[in-house]
Amino acid sequence: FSADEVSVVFVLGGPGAGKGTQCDKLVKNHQFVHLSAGDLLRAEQNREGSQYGELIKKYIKDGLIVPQEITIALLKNAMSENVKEGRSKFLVDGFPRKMDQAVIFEEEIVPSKFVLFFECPEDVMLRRLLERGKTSGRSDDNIESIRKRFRTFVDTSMPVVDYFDKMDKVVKVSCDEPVDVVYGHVEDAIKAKID
Ligand code: UP5
Ligand code: MG
Repeated sequence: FSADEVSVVFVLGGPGAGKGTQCDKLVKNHQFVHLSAGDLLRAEQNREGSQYGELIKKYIKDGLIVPQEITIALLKNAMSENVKEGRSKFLVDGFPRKMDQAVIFEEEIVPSKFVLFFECPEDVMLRRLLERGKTSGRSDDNIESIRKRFRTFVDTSMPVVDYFDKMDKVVKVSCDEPVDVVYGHVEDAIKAKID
């Protein structure tokens, strides 16, 4: 597919901010395809015969960013499958979270329309992740991994948000409220941006 066939909105925010939850709601009300980079990596990690399984497993447990070529290839592939079926509007959730990913994706695939950024205090995210960790089975929903994910978010991923903010592409949404209240903010925030 080419850049003019697709449109992409990046959905960013700290671990447990509610990106996945809000994307699910957006998909129900708009013509979006939701692609979570983390979900794509977890699927690849579990895919039989994947040459990256062990590497992905280690990076996710340590809260580190998997080398960009792996994640971008997974996203590109998922987008391509959808384009074949006539779906072209994507919410790309949890990506890009390192500068190299941001620049390469926008240069080689498509520039994002805008960035939805979920602002959330760390103590709120921590509470949500520990609660989810009781049942999620995610290898990174434990206190040790969560601390590492927060660290990576501040050191590596916030510079990406700042980069897009300087380009005036960031729409900030406060998400320390009940899911439906946050979703109201999301609708308000994107109303001006999409038809
Ligand atoms: N919840 C949600 N909203 C709530 C609300 N308003 N009030 C109360 N509770 C709320 O939500 C988290 C939990 O909070 C849920 O239990 C939910 O019910 C509740 P969720 O919507 O899942 O939040 P989300 O922001 O999606 O949290 P997630 O844990 O998925 O965020 P991460 O960004 O940490 O995880 P992701 O899957 O994106 O990435 C995992 C790892 O993959 C990364 O750490 C990294 O190692 C790797 N990765 C890469 O290497 N490269 C990439 O490009 C992407 C990921
Ligand atoms: Mg998520």
